[in-house]
Amino acid sequence: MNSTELAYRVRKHALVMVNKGKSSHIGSALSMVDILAVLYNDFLNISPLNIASDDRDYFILSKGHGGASLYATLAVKGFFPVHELDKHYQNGTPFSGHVSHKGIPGVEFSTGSLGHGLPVATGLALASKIDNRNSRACVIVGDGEMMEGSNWEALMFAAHHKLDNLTVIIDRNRLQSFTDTENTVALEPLDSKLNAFGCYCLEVDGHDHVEILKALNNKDNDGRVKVIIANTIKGKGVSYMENKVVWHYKFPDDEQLRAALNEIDGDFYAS
Ligand SMILES: Cc1ncc(C[n+]2csc(CCOP(=O)(O)OP(=O)(O)O)c2C)c(N)n1
Repeated sequence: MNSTELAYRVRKHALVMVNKGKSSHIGSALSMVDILAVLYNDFLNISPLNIASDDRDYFILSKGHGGASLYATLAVKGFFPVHELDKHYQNGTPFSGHVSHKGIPGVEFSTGSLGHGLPVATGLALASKIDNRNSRACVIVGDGEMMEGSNWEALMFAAHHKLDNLTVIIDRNRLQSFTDTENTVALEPLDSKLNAFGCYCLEVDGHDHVEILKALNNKDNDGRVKVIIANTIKGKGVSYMENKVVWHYKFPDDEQLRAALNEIDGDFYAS
């Protein structure tokens, strides 16, 4: 399986999961599917065989509200059976809407309260350096989430400790819950701010698998935290959801699900 096929499968699962669970945040989940697909297919040293090894890489999804696509990625990559995804959002199961590590193989840390994943990833990267391990830490944060002060504190700390084994990917879809990030608390010029904090900053099309992988493999950060600003489209892959803030917190009904799946199949088989 290549990353394109992984992304295709994850998009389908995520849509079905939120429809069945009558849950939400599908726009947020679809926004980062291509990033997750490249990370898990081509970059991270994480597999069902090494999830307990000290030398594995660490991945944390800080924007835990988009958990459907992380659960689906892990299932398709064999961390647990795909049929378990039916439990998403069901009472009494571990598959909560916001990401949970309890009882779900492959999830490192429960998230959903924004602003925690990057500080934790920073600690993991520092521990790996102290222990002389090769583990790298990777984290996806939302762009709206970058308004949480804890992220900037973590970046300052990471720069001080020269954590070049830490990669931060910002899902820059420009929307948050209710409106555009720039209408809420402006982030721009984001790259200058990150560079001023001592990071090595790259910008990519967050749906272009070749660009994403090239940025992940870039080794020019030289003692600096790598931050990849991934320009994405919230709801990517389903035209009636794309860039529509209403799909931040909404699930497709059965008819909308059929239309979404048809569109995704069409795109995949045409490519
Ligand atoms: C500490 C905290 N405050 C508020 C929220 C409510 N909340 C959930 S998602 C969200 C917006 C996140 O936007 P962004 O980081 O841009 O992610 P996107 O869904 O657009 O990918 C907010 C404010 C939360 N989960 N945690």
